[in-house]
This record gives sequence, C-alpha cells and structure tokens, in this order.
Amino acid sequence: MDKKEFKQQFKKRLAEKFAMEVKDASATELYQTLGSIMTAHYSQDWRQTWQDYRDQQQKQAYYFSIEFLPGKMLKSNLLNMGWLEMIEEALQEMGISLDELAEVEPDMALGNGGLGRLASCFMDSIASCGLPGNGNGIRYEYGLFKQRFVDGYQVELPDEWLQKGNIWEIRKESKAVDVHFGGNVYLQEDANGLLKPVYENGYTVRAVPYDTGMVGYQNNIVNTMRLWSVEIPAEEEDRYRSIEDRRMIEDLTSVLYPDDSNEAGRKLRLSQEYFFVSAGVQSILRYYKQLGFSYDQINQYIAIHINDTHPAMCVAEFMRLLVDEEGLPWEKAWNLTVKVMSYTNHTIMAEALEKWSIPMMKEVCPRIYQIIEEIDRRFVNEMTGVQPADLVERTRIIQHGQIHMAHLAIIGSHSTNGVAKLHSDLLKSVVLHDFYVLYPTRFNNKTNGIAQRRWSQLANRSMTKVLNDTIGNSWNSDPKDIRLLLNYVEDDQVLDALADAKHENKVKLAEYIKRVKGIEVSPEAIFDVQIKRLHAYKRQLLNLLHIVKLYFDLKENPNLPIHPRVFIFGAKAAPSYHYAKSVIKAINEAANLINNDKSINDKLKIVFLENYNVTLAERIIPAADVSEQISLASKEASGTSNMKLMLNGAVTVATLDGANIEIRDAVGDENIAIFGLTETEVYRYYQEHNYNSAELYHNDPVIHKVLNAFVDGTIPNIAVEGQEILDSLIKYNDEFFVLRDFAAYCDAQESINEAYQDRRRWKQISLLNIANAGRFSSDETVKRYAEDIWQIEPVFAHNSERGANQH
Ligand code: CBF
Repeated sequence: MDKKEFKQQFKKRLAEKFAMEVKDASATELYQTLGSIMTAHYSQDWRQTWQDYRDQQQKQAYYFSIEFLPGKMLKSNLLNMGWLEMIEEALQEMGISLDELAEVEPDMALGNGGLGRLASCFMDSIASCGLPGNGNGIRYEYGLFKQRFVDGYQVELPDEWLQKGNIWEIRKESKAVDVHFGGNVYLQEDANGLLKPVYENGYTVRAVPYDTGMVGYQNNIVNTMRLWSVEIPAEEEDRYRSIEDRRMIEDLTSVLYPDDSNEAGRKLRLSQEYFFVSAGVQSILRYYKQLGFSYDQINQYIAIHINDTHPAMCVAEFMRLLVDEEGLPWEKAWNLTVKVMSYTNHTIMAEALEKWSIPMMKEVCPRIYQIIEEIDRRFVNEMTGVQPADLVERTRIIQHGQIHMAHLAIIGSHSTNGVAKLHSDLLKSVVLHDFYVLYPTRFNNKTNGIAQRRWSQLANRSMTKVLNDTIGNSWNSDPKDIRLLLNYVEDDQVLDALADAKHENKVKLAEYIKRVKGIEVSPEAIFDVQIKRLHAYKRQLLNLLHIVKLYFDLKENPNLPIHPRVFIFGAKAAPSYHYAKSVIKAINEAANLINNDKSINDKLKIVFLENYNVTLAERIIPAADVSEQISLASKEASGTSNMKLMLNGAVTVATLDGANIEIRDAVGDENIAIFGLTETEVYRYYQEHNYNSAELYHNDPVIHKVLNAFVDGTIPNIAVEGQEILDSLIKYNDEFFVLRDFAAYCDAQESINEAYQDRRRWKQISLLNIANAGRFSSDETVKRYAEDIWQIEPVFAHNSERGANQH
C-alpha cells in the first residue's frame, strides 16, 4: 500500500465506521480506524501463515504463559508491517499525529514484569524469525493495577484496559472449549473393560479464545497469541442465576494475580491455571486430530512450553486427554507427554516455586489430582534403589501434603532451562541439584533476550537514525549486525552524534518529568535509572542508601566535585508486599527532602515515576546514562532491563548476578562498573552463618549516619517505614546483604562519577555497550529454543516474499 492509497482507504473506513470526516474525529476514532485497516491487511497473511503451517505439516510450539506483557502494539505492528514511516507521513499530511493516536492505546499489561515481558518479546521474535510458535494465556479483564502515589504511598487502581475495546483481538467462538471443575471423580470399567473416569457434580465453564496476530518483522508471517476468556455456557445458564454465582465464574479471568515472585496460594489462582492449561491443551489436541495423524507421532508435530511453574498442569492435562479421552495406554501417553513438554525456570527464590495443598487441588480439579498422584507413584516406583536413599523422597511430586509444581514440570518434560548462565548453573548445583543428578541431560541454559526492534527502532528513534546513517540498516532485521558500530569507537563524529541523540532523549524525558511530577531536572545531569519490580532482593534500598550518603556529603561540602545526578526510579510493589511499599514511601520522602533542599545546588535529584509499565520504560530507557542492576548476586535469574538499557547506551553498575555477568563478558571489565559480593561469597555466608549486619552498623560511621536518617526524622514522615527498614537491616540481619555491599557500591558509583567527567571516554563506553548488545536479541534466544528444545523450523517460504528473515 502506498501513501495515496492509504489516505483514500483511511477516509473511506472512517466514514464507514463512524460516519465522519477526519476533522471531526477524536483521537480514539482515528486510532480505531487505523487499527482496522492494519488488521484487515495482515489478516490475509495471518490466514496464509496458518495454512502454510498446516500444508507443510510444520511442527508448532505453544508457549503457555500465565502472563503476557506486550505493551502498546500500534507502532510495533506498523514497524513490523514495514508501514511505520509511510503511515506517519500520510497521517501528517491529513493533519494527524501518529504519536497522539498511539497515546490513546491502552498499555496491554497482562503481566507483572520480566516473566510476562519476556513472553511478549518471544512472541515478536518467534514471528520475526518465521518460526511456527503461538502463545497461550489468559485474557484478564483487568491488567496489572495502575499505580498512584498519595502522600508518597503506593495506591493501586484498577486497570480497565478493555473499556474501549481491543482492536487487535478477535473473539473466536467457533474455537471455544469447555473446562470442567470440581465435583468427584471415580474410575469405572467401560464396555471394553477400560477404566474410565466418571464425573459427579462439579461444573463446566466455557473457555472462549481471543486471538491476536503476532506480526513478524517484514516477513509476512503472522502467528497467534491466544488468550482465553471465561463464559457461562448457554446450557448452564440456569445454574448460575444469582449474581454471586455468576461472579464466581467470571472472576476466573477477571484479574491478574499481582505478584510474580511470591507463592500465590489461592484457589482462584489455581483455578486460573487449570482454566488456561485445559483450554489450551484441548484446543491443541483438537487441531492435531484434524491433521489425521496417529498419536504415536504427536511429538513430531507439537511442542508445549511451560513458562515457569504456573502452566505445569499441562503435563497432567495432556495425560488426561490422551489416556481418558483418547484411550492410550498410560506408558505410551507418558512417553509422548515427556517428549512434547519442556519447562523454563525463572527464579531461584524458593517462595516462587509453587506448591499446592492436596485438598485444594482435589477440590479444584480432582481428576488432575488423581493423575498427578499416579505420576508420582510411578516415579517413586521407577526410582526405587536410586542412591542416596532419600533422593527420591526429595524429588517426588507429592510431599508432606503438598504438590510441588516444579517437580511435576521437570519429571514430566524433556527439558528444563534456566534464563542466564549463572542461573542455569545454580539450578544444577543448588536449587534443582537433585533433579540434575537424576536427569543430567535435561538441563540446559537459554539466556534471555529482548525484542531489540521495539527497544531501539521504536523507543529510540534518534539513536536509530545515527546507527542507520553510520552502519546501514542491516541491524534492523538482524540485531547482531549492530556490532558493525565497533568500527567507529574512535570516530568523534559518530561519538558526538550518539551523544547528541542521548541528549535529545534526555531533554524529552526532562520535559515529561516536569509535566507529570513538577520536578525540574537538567539534561546535563547524569540520568541514573533503576526500573524494575520493587523487591527486597533487587535492592532499590541500596540505591537509596547511597543517595542519602551523597546528600550528607553535599550538605557537608556543597562544592563536592560530583557531576549532578538525577536518580530515576520506576517500580510497582505487589499490593500485599508491605516491606516493598515501605521502601517506596521512603524513596518518595527522601525525594521530597532532597529535591527541595536548595543548599545542595541542584546536584542531586530523585524522581520516582508512577505506574512503571512498558510505555514508561520506552520513555526512560533511551534517556538513561546509568543502568542500576544491583540485586544480591545469585538472586536475579537474569534481568532484562539490563539488556534494554545497555542497547540504549547506558553504562551498567552491577553485581555479578543473572545476565549482568554475560553483559560484563560482552563489554569487558573496563566498560561496566562491577561491585559487591559474588554468588560464591554469598553462599559461603549462608554456610558459615557468619554475617553480622549489626556489627557493620555499629562500627561503620557512614552506615551508621545513613541508617539513622531513616529513624531520626532527617527523612521526614517515615517514622514507621524507616523503623521497619532499619529493623530489616539490623534486627533481622539484612537478608540481602545491603550493608555488606554498601561500601563497594559507593566506590562503583564514584567510578561512574569520574568516568562521566571524561566525556570522550564515556561516549566510547556508551558506544561499546550499544555495539555489543546484539547478542541479547530475543531473536537469538528463540532460535536456540527452537533448535535445542522445541525442534521447530522456520516456515518454508510460501512465495518469494514470505518466510523467515534471512539472518
Ligand atoms: O526470565 C524473565 C524474568 O523472570 C523474572 O522476572 C521472574 O518473574 N521470575 C525474573 O525475576 C527475572 O530475573 C527474569 O529476567
């Protein structure tokens, strides 16, 4: 489509849809009109992609994830369709700003953080690499809460993202399936002497899929993200007459559980898990049956990926359908199940490895419980005699009245991977060591990646322009080519152009900060950014302690030779995570104190931006000079904001944790500020029980002074929160070694301060970060999943224009 044709279509569609002309239409009406032209256009490719997979009998992967976090899709779809510039110009000629239309799109936030965002990066990359892979999840009516600050406290508001409809999705009633919950199940011989389950009582709900096209990058491939929504089947209407009864059903896909790192031990969450697992697996098997192949080969056509433990019931549901519904013998069904399933672990935090109590599982999905019990019984039988004797007891699925979902996922799949080298090693050596002993070949690493086109070409257009002018645009489709920039590390023109682009982004962010927070910040200052979920192990508190120290230093000596710094935070705390909310309050109050203290000559500012989400990340990241990746070594599985910030030329201050280690390997020690305990040192403390944080507090005058500020009124209005924070650090012995790493962190920060003042050197470091970021593209990550785990291949080009990007 060219500009002229688009403009004609646009006006025609606007008239048909809204009976309006451009000059009378609102931004929402214009946005919806544009969206409908786009979906109509890519729908042909969508159908064709599906047909190609079917005709070519392609093996397909299904990525089951309880969270997806795509953010806004308008511009990313335009970019992937190859339309971005053409549409921008055409709209402009009609007096419409694309940015204003993008503003009205809700940020699709069906996830909490890294886990869900990774799933969406994968969707983008899977389609862009021409790989046959689909998403399967839940269409929550309310996304992750909207965060507001009231008197410095986090307040959560509902995210009614569907209020104005969602232009990207299609409700597919014809693909609905029924999901059965509750009641009793017993086994009875059928006419052929086979044991079949008989269901009593219980209730059935309808799962209706809403499909969203996942548009590949300029390759005419469109995959599917299928999100399930609950409905009451017409034939069951009579059963659900009261509002309470209906509410009970509707709640199933109403809200996203607002936490991705604590055990979500509630019946609703378990029901949600079974709901999307059962619906997804049923629809996959229905498709497979239409292909007409025997079940013996199902693993050659289907791969199911269990993203974290939430969809682990896929193992049992697949068994249920093969054994109960299709009549396969147990052993045969089991062999196939293990070959079809694979699992990614995303955390070493014990509390996030889900466990469900037997009574609850029996109540929610009794047949699934029976199947898990049988898997567990057979596992124990099979492992009889394995040494050491207690290994089986430690690895079995059902222990002490609880069902261990990670154990189910590992035992029931052929692959378990971690998400960064260190994390995968820790899984093997510590967290899942017992399983590694049993199944050494199942364990592997797949370091995370990011959808680089979104985080550069969309989010940072000024940098993109410099890169395109300097190295051409092959990196647009093959992010690895960004390394061509290495040739320009001594080129002052390029260094200056990149620095100018950064400055432009900082000016824009400064304007935004002024608009939403009323805080004046100078784009000449260092923009130092920590953006991620608020969690004690991520140590936003360490960042704050250092800021307070700097503040005291400046109070003592206002002429201290430090380059002005703006510390920017973005973080949501899970609503029930009291401690995290106290840290938010403390940061906000410290901001009030420091930002209003004229005596420090504007050398220090704190900006805590509300409602951190994908869209806000797209504003902040291009403007960042410094990237804070300061979790306690061993605790952050990978991190992905570290990769986004690096790609945008920020310099990382980091512990040797998660993917920071690989970033260090990529850029070299001299282009990153590493500090703090290593994972080995942390584990040594755990073994020797010899950490004493109170000693540090009493003996180190700097720590003493900084911590006292939290309880002596220096930071105002945090009497309760300040005490809670102090107690966590002293009384409860500082679980995440904040005080132990404090001095090293201050030194690392000082090295950043010095490095920044050597402008040329800083620009070079920044360039080296950009140039070395290509390896963290999720294109590369999904290719490794495709090859090593799912065994899927790029679709064979249907015609010369279609197919995998040739990179
Ligand atoms: O692997 C993706 C991300 O997942 C988490 O957010 C998670 O929810 N477990 C981890 O905390 C991140 O380290 C990781 O990058």
